[in-house]
Amino acid sequence: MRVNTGKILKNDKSLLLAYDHGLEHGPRDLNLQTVDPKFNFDIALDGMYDGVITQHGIAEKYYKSYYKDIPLIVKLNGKTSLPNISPISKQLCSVDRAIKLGATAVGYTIYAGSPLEPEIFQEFSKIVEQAHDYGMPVMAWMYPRGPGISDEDTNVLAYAARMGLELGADILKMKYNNDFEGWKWIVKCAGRAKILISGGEKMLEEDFIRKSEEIMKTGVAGMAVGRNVWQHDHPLAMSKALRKIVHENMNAHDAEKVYEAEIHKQK
Ligand code: FBP
Repeated sequence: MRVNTGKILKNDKSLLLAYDHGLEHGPRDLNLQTVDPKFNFDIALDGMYDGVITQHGIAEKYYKSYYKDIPLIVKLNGKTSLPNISPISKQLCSVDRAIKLGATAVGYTIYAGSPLEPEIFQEFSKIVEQAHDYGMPVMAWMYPRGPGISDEDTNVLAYAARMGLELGADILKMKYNNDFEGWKWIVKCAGRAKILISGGEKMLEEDFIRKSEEIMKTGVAGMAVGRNVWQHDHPLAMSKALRKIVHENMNAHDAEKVYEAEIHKQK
């Protein structure tokens, strides 16, 4: 079965823009500017991202023909942060609907270690089967979560990465726990599944740029960032710096200069 990851991974590297927070976290992550999905699709286009991630509702209303150069990744499951239930995020959109919306790939969150893991695995496996029949890549958010499960533990993260590979995911979206050496092992455990790291909560520009350089040095394939791009005052300058780090192995020092130069140009 040939899965075409080439539109999202360029020379096995990728920088994606994530914008599914309106459902996952609610408007607390958004402001008057970022609440408009168009603002974020424009960043994805002008920032030359390798893909943009949204829920199907946003894709249907905002992924217009002029954005077609940015591959769309439709998140097939989702949940809010409101109910206090066991970690599970059920499928809300089919692979066929994602294709009709123009998706190049589909995404799904797996809560590794959840008491509802069997149900999650079964749902995910059907998605892999359907998407791969179309040659469509599947991206899995491998987030360890559940009673007694730590998403900071390198062994648990390595297990989650391996799970993603075993379950047929092509790309894994994971959170970095700052264990630089440990991540080299996590990358090995993922085998041919490519890992992209989430951005996390917004931090100072220089800190995020430095962290991104460290992340790329672990051997992961790239980053799938949300808040650390679109919550920033200069999202396009940050995008350019990240692109240099991810696609050109630029170091943080030089990437910061790129960031400053971009801001200067915009003035
Ligand atoms: P950020 O880069 O903004 O951290 O986004 C990453 C992400 O995976 C989003 O795609 C998703 O909405 C969110 O984090 C979910 O995180 P959590 O389950 O920890 O609230």
